[in-house]
Amino acid sequence: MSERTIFIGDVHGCFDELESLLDKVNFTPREDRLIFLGDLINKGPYPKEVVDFVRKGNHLCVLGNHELGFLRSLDEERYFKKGFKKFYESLGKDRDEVIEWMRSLPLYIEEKDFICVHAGLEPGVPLAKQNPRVLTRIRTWGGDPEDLNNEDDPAWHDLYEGKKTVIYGHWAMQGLWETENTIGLDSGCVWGGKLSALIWPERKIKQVKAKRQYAEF
Ligand SMILES: [Mn+2]
Repeated sequence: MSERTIFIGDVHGCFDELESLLDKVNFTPREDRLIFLGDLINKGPYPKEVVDFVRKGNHLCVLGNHELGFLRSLDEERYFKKGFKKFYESLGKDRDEVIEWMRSLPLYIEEKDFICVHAGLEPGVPLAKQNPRVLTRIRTWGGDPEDLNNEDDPAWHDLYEGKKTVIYGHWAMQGLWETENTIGLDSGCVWGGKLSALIWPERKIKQVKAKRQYAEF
């Protein structure tokens, strides 16, 4: 029996590409474990289908900023924007179950040789003390958790000195990005790029191209 863990980058409702990618890695439910990096929803065409696949398959997933935003929008009406509303309405009779499932998702998953998180880590802070906003939004780090995407600051992964490989998504503009101890898997499928999978522990990457561009910058 194989011991593969397959990480999947930000799907954003791109269900067709998800199916193609699972084909391409020869995903076998009884043998492989799937871990999604968050941002299953918004921007793309089939968020409900993606969520149902992950939820009903009991696959693992960390919270992305889009899931956090959606959950927040349920509590605070001013955040309940068009995309969230559309997704909410698409849930139909599964609404309560989906919301309960989403609220149960972790901010990170840590195992013996990797840490999986949506965006990244604040340098020098223990995992359990990381700020949820940082975990789901960081790209660069200059000391201010409100300023996480500043081209004058270094990428967080250039400051990361941990031994465990951090596997993350969220940075579509950067694209697939590997350093010695970090692997970024958001290759911008919903923007017309690619959907990426990382096969662990082989450290092999597989990708499929987006059928088209679903969202615009
Ligand atoms: Mn994101």
